[in-house]
Amino acid sequence: MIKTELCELLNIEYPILQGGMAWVADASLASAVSNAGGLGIVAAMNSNGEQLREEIKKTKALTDKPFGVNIMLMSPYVDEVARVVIEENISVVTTGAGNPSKYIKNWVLAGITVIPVVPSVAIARLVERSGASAVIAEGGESGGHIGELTTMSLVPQIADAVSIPVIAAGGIADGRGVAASFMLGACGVQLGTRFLVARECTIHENYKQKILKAKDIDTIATGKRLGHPVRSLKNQFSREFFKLEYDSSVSNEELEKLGGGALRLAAKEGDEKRGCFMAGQIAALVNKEQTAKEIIDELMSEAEALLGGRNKWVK
Ligand code: TUI
Repeated sequence: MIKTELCELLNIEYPILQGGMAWVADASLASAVSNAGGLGIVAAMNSNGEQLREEIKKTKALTDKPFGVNIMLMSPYVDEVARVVIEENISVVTTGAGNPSKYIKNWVLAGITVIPVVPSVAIARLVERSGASAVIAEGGESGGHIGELTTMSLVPQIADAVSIPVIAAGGIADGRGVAASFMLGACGVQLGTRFLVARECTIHENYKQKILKAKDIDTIATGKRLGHPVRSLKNQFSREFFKLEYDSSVSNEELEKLGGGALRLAAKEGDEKRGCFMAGQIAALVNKEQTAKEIIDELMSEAEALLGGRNKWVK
């Protein structure tokens, strides 16, 4: 059995977190992951305070297990949702797409375990000093908003730099990724893309089919010019965006406008042309729809078999 300090910190059975994916990570998915022994996470994304409160209430009705809320720091409602997690007694908050330092003190005072996603050693050190309980070291193999470094480079460097637990994310789809993450110094993992095809994931069927059919080279990172690169599946939207990004006659404002709403179109409408289907580089490893419990059980049994087979390499 794999038990790490993360299981104790978060009061969960398996050291597996589900990414707080915008337009994806709702009460249905988060409660299923928590009920299966991992940590389900509800995405606050661009919701306002009352919309988030509603989703939290739904999640509480579906699980008695701990779950988290992800706060996307580029949201216009970030101050509101930062208060709602305190009012709703949320036990774990993860953050993404920015520096959460100014919120950490109040969350910690409210008894919240704060786990920021960090793309570099400097930000990992900064959030540790500000009171974070753990960090998620997310490599650029992930879907959505990404940093520069790969998981293979980032995780051991952050593990050396901080003394709080490190969770690996980006490029992890199966037990091999879980086992490798532990070897790199992590004591837990966060997966996004694999959970997109969970039965309890409520995204449009077209999105699931695109993940199930994806090949290794089917993702692309766009938006570098805007300072917030995003990895998604190649389609009309992402190819067009990529082209316009290198066209100096197109302003940043025009580019931002083009991107707005595209993720909702993918997740809710399944719009194959105009949608932004965020996905990690391991989408090609995701080949079957399963329940969240089946996914977690499979990840853990594969990882256990690998980690238990040390003498395959050491004679
Ligand atoms: O946040 C994510 N992934 C996301 S957020 C998102 S919504 C969005 N949509 C369109 C454009 C931009 C965002 C979709 N996917 N992952 C966690 C993550 N956080 N990755 C990278 C970071 C990050 C980057 C910079 C964390 C901190 C950071 O700090 C830099 C600074 O100084 O602000």
